[in-house]
Amino acid sequence: MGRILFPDGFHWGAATASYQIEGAWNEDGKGESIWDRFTHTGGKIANGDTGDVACDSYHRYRDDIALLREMNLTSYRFSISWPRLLPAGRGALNAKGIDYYSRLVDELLAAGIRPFPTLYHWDLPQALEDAGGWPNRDTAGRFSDYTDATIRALGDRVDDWMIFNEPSIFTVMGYWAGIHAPGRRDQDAFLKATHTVNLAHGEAFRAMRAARPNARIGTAFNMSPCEPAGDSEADAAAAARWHALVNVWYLEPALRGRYPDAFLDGPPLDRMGVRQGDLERVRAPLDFLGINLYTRTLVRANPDDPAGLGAQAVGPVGGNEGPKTDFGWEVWPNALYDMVMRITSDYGRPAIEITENGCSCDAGPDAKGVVNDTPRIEFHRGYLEALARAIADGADVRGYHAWTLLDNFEWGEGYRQRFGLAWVNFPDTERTLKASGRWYGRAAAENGIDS
Ligand code: IFM
Repeated sequence: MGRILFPDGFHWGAATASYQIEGAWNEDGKGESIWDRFTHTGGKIANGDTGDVACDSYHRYRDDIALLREMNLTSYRFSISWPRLLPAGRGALNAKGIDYYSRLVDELLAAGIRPFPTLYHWDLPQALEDAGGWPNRDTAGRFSDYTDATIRALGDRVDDWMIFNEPSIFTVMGYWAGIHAPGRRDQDAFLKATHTVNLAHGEAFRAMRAARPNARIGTAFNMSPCEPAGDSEADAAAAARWHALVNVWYLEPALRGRYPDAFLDGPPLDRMGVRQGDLERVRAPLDFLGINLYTRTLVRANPDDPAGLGAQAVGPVGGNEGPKTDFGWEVWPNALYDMVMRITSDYGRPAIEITENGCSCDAGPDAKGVVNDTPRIEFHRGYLEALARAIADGADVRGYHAWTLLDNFEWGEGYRQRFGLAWVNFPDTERTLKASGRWYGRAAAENGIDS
């Protein structure tokens, strides 16, 4: 057994997202989001769950901060709800909405915790979806206006920002697979959405940079190292294309002004609605790259793939060699090492923040009210050990954020997957730190772990 220490100033954090924790879905002037509409439609979410109340963090954010303090954390990644600030997606800021985030930021600063907001974690104002949603390129302008207004309101106290959370997930799941809001199943809508999101990324970056020249601006990308499922050259090429679509479809436009080779016949620029000059507009020279990572992905060639990728991921999520979380995702700590090292070498050693990493584990309170979620402790220990190796091998990693602070609304799964360091008793929303939360708090206090 050895001791692994992290660099001085390393941020130990936890992450959440507005729709997953806030509740108060229609209070104080908040507008309807696509997730309000989707969950209220019925038949979309396990158990018919909704985020109407969720963890009630809109009212209980001080309890959330108390948990962060109890764990000695120095960074809190939360997201800002666009329809809470701009109920119809455009126009003047809703004073009560901005007041909520302003109080949250002030209390975090008073507790010595870095406020680390994401501007879009999937809750598009429904009014903008009614106008075409992300496939409509006008949404890019609306988004950049929203980011501009938000950084002007909070940027005197918030230095570090993320523009998007997991662009490749919300476009695929929302517009192609249809299992997330807004529930569309249309590959062309998906392709157009990806390009609008890239335009929005570039425009938001420039607006934010102009409003606050010293702000540090990144995005939280979902990433997973793509490994060929077999030994063939075809599988290796398929894995490379999958990497291009899943990992860098938003990063390459931002940093290099180009779309990577995800499709057999090249990027379908016409179907995506790419116009002259757009590949300059999508550029966003980010100050740091956020990586959300859970497991690896195995990929095999599929010459009959109607989507034009010539590839498919082989289920289950991850592979079959490692243990499984309660969600069935493979625990594969080396995925974090591989991904961080790949990004470090492909993009010239950028500053990296691990913006999400964690696992679903159903352990609940015992007779004494103690939650012994040992698999989660082992999960974080394994991934942190892999991360420390990447840092030792030259990666510039500034922080690690556990997903997630609280058990919360896990999208299509409702409340049945529990990812929290703290147990939430639904529906009274009482919070209890789990054994993993206490373990993580010690790691944060000591800036290190036992391996
Ligand atoms: O809950 C989600 C989060 O919103 C985005 N990243 C993955 C998490 C677990 O599925």
